[in-house]
Amino acid sequence: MGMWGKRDDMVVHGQEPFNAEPPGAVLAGAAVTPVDAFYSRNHGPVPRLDPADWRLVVDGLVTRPLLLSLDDLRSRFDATEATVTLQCAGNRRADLTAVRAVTGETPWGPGALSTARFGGTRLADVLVHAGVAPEAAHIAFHAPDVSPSADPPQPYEVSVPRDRALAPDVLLAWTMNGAPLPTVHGAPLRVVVPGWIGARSVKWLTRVTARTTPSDGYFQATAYRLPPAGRDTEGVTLGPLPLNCAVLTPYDGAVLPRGPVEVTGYALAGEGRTVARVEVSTDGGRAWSRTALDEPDGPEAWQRWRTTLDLPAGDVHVLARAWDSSGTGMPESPASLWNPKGYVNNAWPRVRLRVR
Ligand SMILES: Nc1nc2c(c(=O)[nH]1)N[C@H]1C(S)=C(S)[C@@H](COP(=O)(O)O)O[C@H]1N2
Ligand SMILES: [Mo]
Repeated sequence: MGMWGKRDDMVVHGQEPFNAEPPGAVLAGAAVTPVDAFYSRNHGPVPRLDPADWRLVVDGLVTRPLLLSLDDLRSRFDATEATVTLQCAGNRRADLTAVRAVTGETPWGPGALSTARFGGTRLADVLVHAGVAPEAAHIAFHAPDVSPSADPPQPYEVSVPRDRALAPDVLLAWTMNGAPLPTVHGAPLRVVVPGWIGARSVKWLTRVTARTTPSDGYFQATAYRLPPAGRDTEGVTLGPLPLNCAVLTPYDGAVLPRGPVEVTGYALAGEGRTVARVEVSTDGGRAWSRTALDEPDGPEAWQRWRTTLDLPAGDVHVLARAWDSSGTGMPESPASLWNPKGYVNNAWPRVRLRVR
């Protein structure tokens, strides 16, 4: 077993902070990702919080500030569970770094995304119980892990707009795939914000604060913004994720025998939308054929797809693209999406195969 209970064959991008993604074939292997294969993204050392003296503070613009133990959360609020796919804003960055260097950011392949059954309670129930004031336009999530990569180094804190925080799909989770949340995934309690960049799903949650403005912490105010070229601190605050898809098997660069090849991958729609279809092309995007798409396990989960291609000998590039329920497709080239931090790449994935 590897670090933090992960499989030995994880692609480890860094040990401290620990950043790792599952190999494509492993991710493709199950609709709900086993915990030992679930990607992990950290900005600092993983903190070990003792669940016995851990408390959640709910404060700021609320009429009734709360101090809750895990038992309080379990006993006073309704339990709920959902299958949710988490996706890092840096997922598929490697395709952008192939266009032009992205400095200081992890070159994630298509595995900075995984799916789990998260169990806990609704954040909305806790916020309503605390009495969020009408002027509280943002809800901040605070954790104790200190990131040396932040400027200046500081604990992890981000926020989401009030409406997102009060939606019934946002969870305070203490279980993952039916077992207690593992340390590296945020034990004892994490936020799960489905359909938004993984950065908003704060692990090791210790404080929820209702405020008039977004968090002014580094990870809200500076990082996770899509800057105009050459600028670091201005730009779009990333939140909802766009439609995306990837090829998981065969691997980019694989050498294969002639004949039928099963090609598999995943697709995930943005908030409030569903994946309508996924197509593949082997002639550079002139002709496309439709793939077989799995049913999603709920509105917040990915869908796996598969197709069998009869590949001729030679160098073959397999391209994939998805369409969503609004009729929107994906952009063709990573070059058209390149940005200095390499965020939210959803260009057509491409795997280069050698068939002989
Ligand atoms: N406290 C804390 N929460 C965090 C992070 C972190 O570094 N510290 N990383 C975020 C990012 S960028 C992502 S993509 C997800 C990754 O969650 P995972 O490690 O459970 O896969 O956690 C988010 N929550
Ligand atoms: Mo992330």
